[in-house]
Amino acid sequence: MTNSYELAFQAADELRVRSGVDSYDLAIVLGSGWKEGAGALGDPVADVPSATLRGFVAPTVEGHSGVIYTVRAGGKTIALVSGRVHLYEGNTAAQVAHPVRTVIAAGARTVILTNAAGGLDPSVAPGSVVTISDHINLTATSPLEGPPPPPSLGSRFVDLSDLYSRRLLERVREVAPTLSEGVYAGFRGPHYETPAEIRMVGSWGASLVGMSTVLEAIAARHMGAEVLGLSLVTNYAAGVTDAPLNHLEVLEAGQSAAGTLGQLLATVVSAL
Ligand code: 8IG
Repeated sequence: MTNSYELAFQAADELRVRSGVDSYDLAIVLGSGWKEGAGALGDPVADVPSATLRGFVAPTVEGHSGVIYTVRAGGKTIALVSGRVHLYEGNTAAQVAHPVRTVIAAGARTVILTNAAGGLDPSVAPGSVVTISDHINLTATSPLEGPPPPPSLGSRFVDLSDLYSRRLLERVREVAPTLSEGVYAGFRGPHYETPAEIRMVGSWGASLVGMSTVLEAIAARHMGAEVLGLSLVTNYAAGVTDAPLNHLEVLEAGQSAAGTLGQLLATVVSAL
């Protein structure tokens, strides 16, 4: 089997050929609810179905389709990665990280990871966007497991003390000062948490919970990219309120927030 890094560099070459773009400045991974908003960045100049690129697995989640769009906005050439894949679909950590590795291998030095998340803070209402200041990886795996990276990427033992770039968070704060920051606890899912699990991660400092992002963030940082994380809170985490949790509200919250998310993305992209 080809190792994960070779596979990503091969897929990046295929992406360059199919999109006609030599190098990207920025990549945005679109989580649940963010795709509609991302349309506000402008019309794609290319769209490459990820099924045509080496190493990509097809998404099985409703509301995700596997395409890498190329958009020019804010003076940048942007890869929009639509159709994220998750561990809970039966994928390995390497498969989950492959799209982000591919767009970084295609030049993107900055990566915005977006997601929908449950919120622990009662004062942050569903529909709010929160910037991710740090994460707790509860997936018990890492995209860096397996064969070592090529010498050009250095060690597999990557420092994560500035995983979510303070520099990028500052830039976002300048243009969107009302957004709060939170620590994202990444679970494997696909079940939502129990109230006891939510109390546990709350006592550890988490204010967001989700089933994505953490492995992609690790892989991106390991490749030297600067990472920004944005969560759309779509529900209160278990036990925060009496309301039951369901996947439909996640999709609906994304649709109703689309306008806001689009404006925010456009503002953030211009500021980075
Ligand atoms: I949206 O409450 C969304 N994704 N683990 N818990 C977890 N993931 C989520 C949640 C949630 N809401």
